[in-house]
Amino acid sequence: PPLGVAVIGTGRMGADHVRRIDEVVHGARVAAVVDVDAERAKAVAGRVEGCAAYTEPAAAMASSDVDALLIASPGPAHEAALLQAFAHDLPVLCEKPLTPDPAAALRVLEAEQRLGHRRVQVGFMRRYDAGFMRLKSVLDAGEFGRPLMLHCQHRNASTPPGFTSQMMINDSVVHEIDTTRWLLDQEITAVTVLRPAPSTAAPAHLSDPQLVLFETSGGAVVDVEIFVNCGFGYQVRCEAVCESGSARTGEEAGLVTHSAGRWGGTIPQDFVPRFAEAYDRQVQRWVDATRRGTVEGPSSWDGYAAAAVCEAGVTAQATGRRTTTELIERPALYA
Ligand code: NAD
Ligand code: ISE
Repeated sequence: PPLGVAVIGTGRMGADHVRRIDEVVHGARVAAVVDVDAERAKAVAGRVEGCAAYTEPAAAMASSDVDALLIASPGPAHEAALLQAFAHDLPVLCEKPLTPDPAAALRVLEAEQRLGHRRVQVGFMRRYDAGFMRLKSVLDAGEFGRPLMLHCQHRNASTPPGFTSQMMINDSVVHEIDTTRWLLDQEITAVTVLRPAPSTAAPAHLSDPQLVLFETSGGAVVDVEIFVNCGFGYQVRCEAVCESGSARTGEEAGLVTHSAGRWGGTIPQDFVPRFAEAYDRQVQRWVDATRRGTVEGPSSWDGYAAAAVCEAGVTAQATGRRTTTELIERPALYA
């Protein structure tokens, strides 16, 4: 039988994951949706045959139709849902961030260790993007020698109301934090944030753009341009500079047009089209692993490490100082 998934949080990402499981992914069905907004839950459930709507995650977890959870509520709600999921011993795909801060992530790590087995995959979907996967293969093969630097660009067209400078680290750069740890297989040991005079197009309270620098345990240096009100579209790029070559992903690869003495193409406006295939692959692989009774992909440890680097990043942003990161020793469950 297909895996019965409850999707918790039916906003932008949650509703898209419901559609994905319903229409794209094999071997799973949306058995339930949960949202504190009852109307929204009902509306999303109404689009899927046999899907129940709840306002409490606990109610969905208690249903015999539910075998696994996809958590797509806002970051601050993740810890409570994860701890409840462990109490029911349910597999979880949890949207990033695992939790907004490392203290909460440590509580999740401890609870999963008490359970004695991994249950969580964190939604760092870039690990499932075809271009990032090729970049990872090139680096792992050592084709161009040791990676010395990563140059990253992360641009959003605009930010929703209430988006803060801290969210530029916790919600946006958190992806480069995971990408760096995964691509280089190293930990991030220090963060520095430089802030140019803000763009006049950015909301008044937002110091946008920023340049975020990571130092890693293997001696690499990573720069991340985070520009969340660039106005013209959504761009995520990464270039690895190695000893004898470089490799870059994220160039616009779509249709190129030539007309009236110009050439051009289009830029996606946000992450939904840019990473559509990555989200599909991420959820399919999670479903496949779950049905086999295994857990793969970014773990709670990766979620914790990212949260710890984010905390250092927010301090570096506020103080203007190079800030070192502190990680606990990696528990055996995540070896
Ligand atoms: P959103 O605000 O559009 O939707 C969140 C939904 O959760 C809302 O419908 C809200 O009513 C509901 N909600 C709030 N508290 C809840 C609770 N305690 N239990 C159940 N439902 C609750 O947010 P979004 O943009 O869809 O983001 C959701 C998650 O996805 C966040 O963790 C975010 O960081 C992540 N996200 C990931 C990507 C990515 O590229 N991987 C992109 C955007 C967002
Ligand atoms: C958003 O939450 C995401 O996860 C997107 O991938 C990222 O590009 C964006 O900046 C975040 O706000």
